[in-house]
Amino acid sequence: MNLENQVPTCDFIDTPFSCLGNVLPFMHTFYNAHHHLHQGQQEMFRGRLVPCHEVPARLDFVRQALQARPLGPVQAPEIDEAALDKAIHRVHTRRYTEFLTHAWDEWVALDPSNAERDALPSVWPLPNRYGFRVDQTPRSIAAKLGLFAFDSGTPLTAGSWRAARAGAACALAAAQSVLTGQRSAFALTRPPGHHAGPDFMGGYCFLNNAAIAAQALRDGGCERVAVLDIDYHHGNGTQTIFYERPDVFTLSLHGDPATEYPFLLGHADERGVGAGEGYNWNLPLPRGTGFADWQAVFQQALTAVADYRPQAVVVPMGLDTFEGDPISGFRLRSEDYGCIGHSLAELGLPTVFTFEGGYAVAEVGVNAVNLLQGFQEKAAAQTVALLTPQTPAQKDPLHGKTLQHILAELEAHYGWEELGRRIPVRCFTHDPSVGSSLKFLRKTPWAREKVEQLYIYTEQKKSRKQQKS
Ligand code: SP5
Ligand code: ZN
Repeated sequence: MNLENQVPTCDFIDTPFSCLGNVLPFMHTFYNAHHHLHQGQQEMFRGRLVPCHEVPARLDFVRQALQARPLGPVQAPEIDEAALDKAIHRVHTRRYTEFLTHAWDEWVALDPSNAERDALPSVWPLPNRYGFRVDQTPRSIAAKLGLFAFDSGTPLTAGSWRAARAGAACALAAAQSVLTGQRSAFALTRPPGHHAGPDFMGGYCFLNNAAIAAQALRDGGCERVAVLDIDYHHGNGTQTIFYERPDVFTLSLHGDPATEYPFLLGHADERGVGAGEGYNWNLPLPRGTGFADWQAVFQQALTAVADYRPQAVVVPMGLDTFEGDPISGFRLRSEDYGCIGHSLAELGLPTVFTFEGGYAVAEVGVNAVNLLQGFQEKAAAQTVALLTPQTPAQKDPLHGKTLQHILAELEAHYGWEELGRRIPVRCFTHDPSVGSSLKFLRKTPWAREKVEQLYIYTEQKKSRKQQKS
């Protein structure tokens, strides 16, 4: 499977797509156009400040790869501030977001020359131990950084809060998209999120995008949601947020915390507590693990997800499992990611992807889109199977009709305006002359397929209605 060279013949990216997502397997991507506002300079590593691994170019490469191989519309999230605020505070505390809101200004107020430097913590309270006061919020920003951050590798900059908030909006929009019937959606954003907990930042993360999406899915009516984290690092923030709850099943495949970041959480015996007991699964793997071993464990996780019977799945998608990743230790290759996407689609569930780690900057875009395309190809095959009639009498669902006839019938049924909403609009001119529209369709086989699918879908719906009455 050479995923890199497959370029769909499609030139209508960035257009509003139809409401038929449950039938047509487009992947809606919600892109954080403000991600550049977060740009750390240095992170602490073994006693030295080293250049940040989590850089803006990571996202730019994914965006480029998605442009080369479009999987559906790429759009900005349309979320109003009040709704965003509400969604964020379903998983994060007010005390923590208050801190994030003012942290940069306080950092600069501490010393005006701090404006040139990222904020990093240098003192920690050892939470829950020896009576360090974590119940009160200290006034000093130096102390606050230590209270709300669990590492010194996560620089907070002038634009971090705005970038993280805009990213949470992408996660929320992605969740809403699958709630309204899309097969899948992708929150393309940085900074990442899966290390951020209810009231802490760390691991390059500030707001937990995957948790925000999972909670939004719950609040939107899904009774059970599974979060399957495939980043190289344990999703400690997500685990902590849902640890006592049975309604969100958290699973994470990651480098063994005995030797790998974040070290202090992510062991196999952390299974959840209280009502949440049994609803957290950690699958640590040794440094050096290759795809065959990784995939065997991944299949176990998929089986566990399927057995849970969730109504939606969230996949915190880290590409730092890649053999070329500079800070991680697994050995996955670019072509393996297509298989992962394929397996995820086999769950047959509405799926939200959030972009997490992946620091081999030049390859992260190809790897991410390989995974997403693998998912899409399987999802498309499922759709076709769904729409393919099973009895010989129905073998030709188009009844030998030409595209021209089909379009005419669809137009009669929906009217042109509604039809334009249900099919990617630029497949057509809005000229109600079928002839001129057909010209365009012939040039875009992908769009032609959509018209045929819509036709089959409409016919099936009609005949179901007839059967009922
Ligand atoms: C979202 C995510 O993947 N976060 C990972 C955070 C990892 N932070 C610690 C990284 C340690 C950096 N090691 C540098 C080694 C250079 N040779
Ligand atoms: Zn990671």
